Amino acid sequence: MLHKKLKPFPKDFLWGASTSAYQVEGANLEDGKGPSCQDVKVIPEGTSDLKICADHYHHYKEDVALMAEMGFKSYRFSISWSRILPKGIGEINQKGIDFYNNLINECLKYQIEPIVTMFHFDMPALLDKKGSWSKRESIDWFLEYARVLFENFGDRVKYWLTINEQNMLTLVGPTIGTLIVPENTTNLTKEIYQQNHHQLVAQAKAMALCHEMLPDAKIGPAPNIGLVYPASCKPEDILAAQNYNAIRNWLYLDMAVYGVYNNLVWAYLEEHDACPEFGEGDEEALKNGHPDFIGFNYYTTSTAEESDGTEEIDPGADQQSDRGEAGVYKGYHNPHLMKTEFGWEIDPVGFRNTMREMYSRYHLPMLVTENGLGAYDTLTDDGKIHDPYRIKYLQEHIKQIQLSITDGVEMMGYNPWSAIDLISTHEGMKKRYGFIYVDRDEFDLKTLKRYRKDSFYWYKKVIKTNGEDLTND
Ligand code: BGP
Repeated sequence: MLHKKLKPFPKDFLWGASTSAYQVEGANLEDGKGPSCQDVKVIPEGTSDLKICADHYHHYKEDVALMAEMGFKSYRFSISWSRILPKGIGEINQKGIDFYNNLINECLKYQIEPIVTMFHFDMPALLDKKGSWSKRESIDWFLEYARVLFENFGDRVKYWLTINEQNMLTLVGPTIGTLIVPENTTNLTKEIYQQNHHQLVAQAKAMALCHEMLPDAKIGPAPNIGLVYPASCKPEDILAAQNYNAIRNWLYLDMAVYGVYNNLVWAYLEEHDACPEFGEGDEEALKNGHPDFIGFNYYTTSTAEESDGTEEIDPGADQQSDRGEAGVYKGYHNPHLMKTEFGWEIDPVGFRNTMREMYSRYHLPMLVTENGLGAYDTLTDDGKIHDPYRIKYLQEHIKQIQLSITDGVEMMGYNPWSAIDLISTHEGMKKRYGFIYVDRDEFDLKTLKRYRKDSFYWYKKVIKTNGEDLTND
């Protein structure tokens, strides 16, 4: 649809950016923090460990001041479960509570709304030892943790996100370093979807608990949603795209919003003898979840063609890989899209396609919790980082948000990845996303000094004009 006149961004639009605890904080075993699965995983070769990261734990004041200088209205960060509860359950680490109190207060000092992700890929290592999400008790563990968060931070945090990219935990857990598979597992698909089920129930119960304890707060999920296109108008390709859309995207949102399993996913699970077992009260709990909004991460779309029955899932696949699954769909390289230096397709129009589709399915306000470009950046001798490629990527995506708003989609905010350089899920420090450059390399910690990238100044102007001026002069 071509619009002659674009609607403006809402006045209270939450312009900001995102990070996650294990990728940005460092201080990974400091001040009483227990190890998380990220601290004990095998670090991919050639990439940094997660001990120091951007050292946000010690630099948070300076970092939040830089965010304030950009004019941020929101900062989306995650709380590290094992910083709050070093063993995952039981004893609370007061120093962990203090750190997040300080971070939240620092944001509020500048009228920056904290948007808190409760769980971002960092299961406490001691809970992993107990069986992690494969255990039904994981639902209670998560609720205990949720209660501690709501009790300690709920007086100031108005926006909560439950589980970051649960769909990626399920689809590409090993790449992210999160999947625990119990010995004696005979049907891996069943095991993975049973873990997924526990997460879904935990999420629904946490949303209900949030509404009970904090009636003024808003809570929602934060999956990675990117529409799946059919490779052609061949009817079999449409079926393949529907299959992958259901498995990758709609399972998570149908469940969060309506509390039911998507029928295509259920059929897929039946086919693999992998239907999760429902515990007592699960059905009711899932129906009682009710998010107030949908948070979602968008990087790109996928494309699917009819499966020829031979596709094997690549064990090294990541969040945006074009893979495939025998009998379900075959991954297809979309010839209309360029790729980033790290091989992810770039599809700004697909962002609008995705937002339109999501809104017509769920009719809930939507908050972009991630979007961004991972690239190699260079610090010049005079302390500059010229990143026009990032500005272009963000410009094009923000334009599509405005088009979606004009399409009638309710958008609450935009929090691209990432506020500051941090460690990627599996590609190290060299894959940078931030507006703020951190002076360190993959293995050399250098000065850890912060520098403003060109995109920093550009985003500042975007926020100041509430998205009216996206130019880069
Ligand atoms: C999302 C995750 C983030 C983040 C981002 C970029 O999937 O929620 O944690 O890292 O993608 O991905 P990567 O770090 O793999 O480049």
